Amino acid sequence: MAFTFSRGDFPADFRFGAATAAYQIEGTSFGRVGSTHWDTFAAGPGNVVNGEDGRVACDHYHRWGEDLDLVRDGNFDVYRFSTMWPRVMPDGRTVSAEGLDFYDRLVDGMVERGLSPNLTLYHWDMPSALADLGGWTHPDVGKWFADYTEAVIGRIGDRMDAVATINEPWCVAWLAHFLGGHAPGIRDIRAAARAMHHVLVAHARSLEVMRSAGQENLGIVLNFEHSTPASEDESDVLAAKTYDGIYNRWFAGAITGGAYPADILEVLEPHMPQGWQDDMAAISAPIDWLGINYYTRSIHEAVPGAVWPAERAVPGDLPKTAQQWEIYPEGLYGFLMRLQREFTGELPIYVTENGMAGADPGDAGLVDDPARIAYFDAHVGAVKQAIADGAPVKGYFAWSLLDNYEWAFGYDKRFGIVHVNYETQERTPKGSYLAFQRALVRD
Ligand code: PNW
Repeated sequence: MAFTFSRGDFPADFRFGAATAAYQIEGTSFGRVGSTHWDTFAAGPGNVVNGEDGRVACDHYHRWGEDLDLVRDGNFDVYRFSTMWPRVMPDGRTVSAEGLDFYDRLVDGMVERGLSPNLTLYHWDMPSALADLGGWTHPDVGKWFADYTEAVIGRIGDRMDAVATINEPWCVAWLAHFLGGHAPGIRDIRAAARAMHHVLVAHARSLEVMRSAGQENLGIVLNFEHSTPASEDESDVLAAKTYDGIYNRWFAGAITGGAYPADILEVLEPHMPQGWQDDMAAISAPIDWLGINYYTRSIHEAVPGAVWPAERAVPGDLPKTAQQWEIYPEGLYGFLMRLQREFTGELPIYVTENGMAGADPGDAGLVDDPARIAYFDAHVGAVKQAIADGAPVKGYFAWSLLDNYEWAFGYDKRFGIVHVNYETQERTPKGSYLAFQRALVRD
């Protein structure tokens, strides 16, 4: 099966990439790595499918050469990766030469293969030493993250094509501190409100460090989810709007306009750290590009009498991925147009993640993934349409290069365009990988 698009349908400078994240692929038992809050969270009962963690993952720590070959041979231009905080700083503060050496080799490997390195500094692997002090709720987290930024950029910044500070602040703050679904698994409005602000303060401090070091092409990666009301009922419309506010408008508004949305701020303000207003100028300091991760839409209804936000998601009737996420490419088109209109104007946008968990039942037939090919085809089509309609989209990166540790879903849900056999660590390109390889051939 082939894609209906090819490289030639896009502007000459448009770039295709494949993406991963350190904790999901490297294996924390290889090399010297401090504990992360994900190790702790995964060990807690009921947090992660089968209690699985990232100790072995895809053993990318030893197999990175082969993995970079796959990115190059798939005809991708960009490799989006992240550095692991507790590999760089096992105790959260002291730099490990061994950790930086690993990333130095890895980046040289990208350059040797002609790949453009797109670095994400934080993809969720908070060192336990810092998490134990309060992590994202601690007022000093911005300073900790700035020190970590300095260490990483000082070593590999010279070869980066682009750098993002933080991956998906909504997951870092709300999912992890209000919904309890990701590490550290807190369910508390006060912790959540603090994390919602501190994660952006950390972005700001990191950006400052990189600007003063002369680092170029800096951004942040936000996730967006299209939210639809369950009915035309006023209360359901409000439920969907509130969800959109927490998930989408909070971060986009702060980064691009220096202001939080009034409807959400009204509720979170009493729980926010004192003097938060003073941080807004730094939080909205200009960035050079915005990364957006898009997967799905969700449908929301009001839950009368429940605590704020008093809403819940209800199942919709669109085709779904193995994770029960509805497939809704129109949402990606919608966000690309809406961002430009409401938030980002002509700021370059990269789709830094998009992809699907397959319904892969076991090891047999895994590499045949027509549903994933159709998913990518529809979403890349949405990007193409948005560009035709004037949206400044400059790139599209597939999530993910490899089947990997899918957080609360453990190894059960497979997002890879390359299959990983977790017994042998053998990599096998899936149909979707071969479809990219053909569509992205350069003439
Ligand atoms: C993103 N949600 O995670 C991450 O950036 C990736 O590391 C991850 O593998 C990928 O998407 C697929 O899940 C998300 O609950 C996890 O809304 C959860 C949610 C959204 C994004």
